[in-house]
Amino acid sequence: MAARRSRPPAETRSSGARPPGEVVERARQLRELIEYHNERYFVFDEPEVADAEFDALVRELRALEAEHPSLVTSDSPTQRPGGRPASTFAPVTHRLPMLSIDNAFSREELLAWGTRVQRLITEPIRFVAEPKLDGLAVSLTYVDGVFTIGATRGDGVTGENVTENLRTLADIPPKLKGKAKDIPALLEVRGEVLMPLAAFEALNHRQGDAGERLFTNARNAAAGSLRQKDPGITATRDLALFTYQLGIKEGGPRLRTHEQTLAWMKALGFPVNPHIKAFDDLDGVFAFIEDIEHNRHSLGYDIDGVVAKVDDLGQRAEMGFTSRAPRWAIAYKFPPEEKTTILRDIMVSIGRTGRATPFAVLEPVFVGGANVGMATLHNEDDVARKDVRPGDTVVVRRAGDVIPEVVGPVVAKRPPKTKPWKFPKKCPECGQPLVRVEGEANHHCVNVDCPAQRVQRLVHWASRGATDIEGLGEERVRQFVDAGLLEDAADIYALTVDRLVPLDRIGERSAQLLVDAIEASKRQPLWRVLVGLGINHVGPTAAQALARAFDDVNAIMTATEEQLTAIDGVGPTIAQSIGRWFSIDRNRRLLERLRAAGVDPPGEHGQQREIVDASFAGLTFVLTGSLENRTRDEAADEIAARGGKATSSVSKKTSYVVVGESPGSKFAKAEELGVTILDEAAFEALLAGGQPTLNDQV
Ligand code: 5U1
Repeated sequence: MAARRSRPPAETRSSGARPPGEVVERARQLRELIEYHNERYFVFDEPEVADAEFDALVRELRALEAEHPSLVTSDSPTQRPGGRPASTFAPVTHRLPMLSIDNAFSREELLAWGTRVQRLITEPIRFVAEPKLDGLAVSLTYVDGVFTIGATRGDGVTGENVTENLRTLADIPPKLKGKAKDIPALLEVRGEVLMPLAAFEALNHRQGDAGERLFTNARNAAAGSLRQKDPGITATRDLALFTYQLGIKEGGPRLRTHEQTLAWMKALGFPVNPHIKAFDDLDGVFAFIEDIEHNRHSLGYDIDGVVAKVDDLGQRAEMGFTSRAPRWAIAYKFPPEEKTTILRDIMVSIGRTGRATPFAVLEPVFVGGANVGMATLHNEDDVARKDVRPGDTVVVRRAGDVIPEVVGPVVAKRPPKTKPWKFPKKCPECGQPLVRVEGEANHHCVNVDCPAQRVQRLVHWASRGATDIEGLGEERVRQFVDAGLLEDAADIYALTVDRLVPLDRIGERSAQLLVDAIEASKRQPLWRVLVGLGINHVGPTAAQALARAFDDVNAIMTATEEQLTAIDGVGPTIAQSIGRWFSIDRNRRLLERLRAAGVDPPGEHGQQREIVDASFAGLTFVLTGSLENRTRDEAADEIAARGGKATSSVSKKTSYVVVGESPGSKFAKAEELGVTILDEAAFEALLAGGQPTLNDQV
């Protein structure tokens, strides 16, 4: 695991004095690791470490920075709010936060939770236990029984509006079943979207055939499928849903228990997991956990534990919440699965920056719900510490969506005459030296023309977190590089149907789709292009900060380090890295060729509209539903051009809520708070300088 925690020795800790060299170095390493894992998570949708491990890195860096404040730089990941890239989807503020659940990892921890909750209540507690689905939490809002808004959980407070994509799921009722009088005016149902394993395997087959990237597991595939720009693609992905909880409920029958709630949700048309059971004590719950764990691979979808909940809603109300989670529920997490297999070989892969990462080639083994044939070994020290050797029987661990890991060898089964593995001296792809700089953990291939680096740079450019060229995954990139069609990102824009069709496995239609996707990528915003360039330390957060501050790439190139560090979220490390990147001739040439190909997006700074007039100064607008004559973004621009502000949540201070087709819960909120509601015509009258009359209001 790359994320090993090593505190500096006690005698080197100090508060005021300059931090010792090894502390400075550790802080630098931590920042780099955090950036790397952020990128794996946000750009590639393929995390390499579990959330808890990532959090441990951030905590360690925070602790170092607290002890040595001089280590804090404005671009440190600890100085940023959440590090989430701006989404393609509109934000949705959850009226009731979507909380997480506390975890238990053993029977003792489960029983300790039982003791804690029983202390809060005099009557005996009945529990309900249900599989913890390894999917994507969503919130579904129904206004007068009609599905109106579907959102991802996001950070629990704000999610993404993925209504149109969710509408394509057969499991989501567009309209609730039942008599009108029993249907609540407003109902929010929560659950988990997942991809059944059969659908996941079929999807990866199709992805492989089309030369697209494969998804690591069903959860990532579900997340990727739900967050498609084109709902038509989501519709092809066979996503499923189980609902397990209510959020807001205004009207409808009075419910007293969780079991009753689930039965009612089922009657309304929501799918509820069939493996849910009630128990009078936690011994029963634990037997259920063991049973589900034993049978987890025959369910047909991934689960990672069991959630135990207090059944009685009155008791729940008495127990309440901590700041993070309800007291009345606990998630028992299954331990990561481990299996033994044979280590066939240790090989090295080369990333886009030239980083050489050793990985284990394994006799395929079924572990953690997937067939595993490869596992990461991180770096030279990791291999040395574990002392795994080709031919060894090794223990392989796979937890959730994390890349499988080799835990260590079964030394008793080691064949005779094996030798410790040695890091290769030459790049397996280009034959140039692999260099490990003193004090660094990783080896690098120093040849920027290395074909492996070239492929990975191109894959990164086209990836979802960067210019998002649908259809240009790793296999296609390799094929095009091998065919001599691609060397760098600018070459992508010279691909034509005629040049692609002679290649294997590319028909006229798929060539045309790819060329269209390439053309569309020219309209990506500046921040995505900056991410795509792969400048060290410039991930989505820094790229967005830069795009907000500059007119275009050229302005960033000519900016001084001082101008760069003046930007919130850009510190000396990022500024120096940007300076270095632009100082390289080939990078500047690449930019010129990209510009000539039509890839030269303006920054948001450059796009800022002139103020047309100040007629909206001091006014706040909230936009909901789809407008006929403009997108919500365009409407927000029109508001800004008149000195007003478009915000995402309705409060008493909101001046107007502009309502389009299929409005969300903001409509109901505006009514509740008595905020003036405008339809699009009334909004247009206001834009034209008029006053909305009562007749304009809906
Ligand atoms: N099955 C199930 N999964 N799950 C996840 N129930 C459940 N409940 C949750 C979550 C986050 O939250 C409630 C306890 C609030």
